[in-house]
Amino acid sequence: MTQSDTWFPNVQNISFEGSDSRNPLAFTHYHADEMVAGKTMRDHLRFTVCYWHAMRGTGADPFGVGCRLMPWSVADDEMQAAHQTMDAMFEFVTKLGAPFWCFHDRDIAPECDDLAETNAKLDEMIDHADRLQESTGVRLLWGTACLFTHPRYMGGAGTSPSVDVFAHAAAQVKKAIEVTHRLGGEGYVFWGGREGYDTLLNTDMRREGEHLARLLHLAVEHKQALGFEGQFYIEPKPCEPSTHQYDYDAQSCHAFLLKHGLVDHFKLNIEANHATLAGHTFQHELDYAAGHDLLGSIDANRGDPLLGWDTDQFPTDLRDATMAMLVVLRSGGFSTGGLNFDAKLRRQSTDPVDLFYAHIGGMDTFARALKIADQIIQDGRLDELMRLRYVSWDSDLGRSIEAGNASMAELEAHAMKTNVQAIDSGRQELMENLLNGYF
Ligand code: XLS
Ligand code: NI
Ligand code: NI
Repeated sequence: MTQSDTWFPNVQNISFEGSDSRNPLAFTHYHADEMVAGKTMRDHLRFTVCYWHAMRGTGADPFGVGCRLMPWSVADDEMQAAHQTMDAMFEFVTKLGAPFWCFHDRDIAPECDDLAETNAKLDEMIDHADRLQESTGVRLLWGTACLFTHPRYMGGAGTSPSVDVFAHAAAQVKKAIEVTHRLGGEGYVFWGGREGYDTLLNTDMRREGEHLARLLHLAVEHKQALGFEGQFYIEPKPCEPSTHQYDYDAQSCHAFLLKHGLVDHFKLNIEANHATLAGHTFQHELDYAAGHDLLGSIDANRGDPLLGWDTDQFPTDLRDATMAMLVVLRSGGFSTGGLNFDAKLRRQSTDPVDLFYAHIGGMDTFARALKIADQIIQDGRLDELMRLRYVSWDSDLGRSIEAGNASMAELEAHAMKTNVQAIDSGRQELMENLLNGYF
């Protein structure tokens, strides 16, 4: 492994110093080689740095232009900036010690008016990424296509009213899957950018759904033709930028995948802030996905409870992260997925070193969460209370209902005999107290 020292010359490799450390550029809990529940922390958590927020974020918001010009963005031409930015990305990820990165096609190379020219520039950057992956050992968690920034996508991509735009989106997805495959990506994400609507006055919702499904079927066919074995994911989000996004939440994505015969080809990439935008908790979305064999990967961030939008903040809420890791551990852990920091610095965090503080905070939070979740499972008191709550279903009657063997007449006979009037306490407060004891 070789390492460059150009873009963050004042930061050395971040190491684990333990919980007594006062060094803000060290891990207090993330100890990559430490074993928890039979695996290293590195293998459990599979931390990933995203290109768009980490390297391309400028702090711009709907009320103001960018206010953070990172040194790697300053160059004479766009391709030079692209090369510098990618060098800075791999230097950052290597110094942080995260095993993975991820990107959109348009994050890493500029877009021109001509698609063939755009693809050639993308290929040049993919060659560069290939060399950097080789020299640093950093791997690709997933790739994706940006089908929402360019004005052509104002009405969606797969759900655009324009067939030309649909074809352009298909071409972009085709290429993005190919380059992801070339870089050995472990997955490919479909976040539905502008796949949704602003008003039903101008929207044929049924037809748009059919078109979106067609695009996904085409992607599955192309994946198979290429021999790409990475996992496809859909990333649910209920709104923003569209008023209503079709991939609303885990449950609506599940219905869509079932209806269109796609369920065997996709898992979900659950994002914390999208869960809360949908009126759910992060844990709810993860639990739904895990319970239906759809839990694939995670975009680890958080919203601000006082703001109603996708603020994409770095995850530092230990309780939230612990509930997430409980679901991940109980479902057997990640295989192709990981914890991707789809999170951006706040507008007033303007120093490149803030990127380190942000990621270190997120990694330490999830490392602690992993240890606490493991303790909760080992200890078993919460699981035991859950088991007791359903214990009547372990009876002969319960088993026969679950197996589909009990008739309405048998249930009636049972009800006549038992005349049930109440059930046992749900013990919520006791369980909340027990949970607090682990923190
Ligand atoms: C936006 C999404 C996006 C996806 C990748 O809200 O989270 O960043 O993760 O296209
Ligand atoms: Ni995301
Ligand atoms: Ni988001």
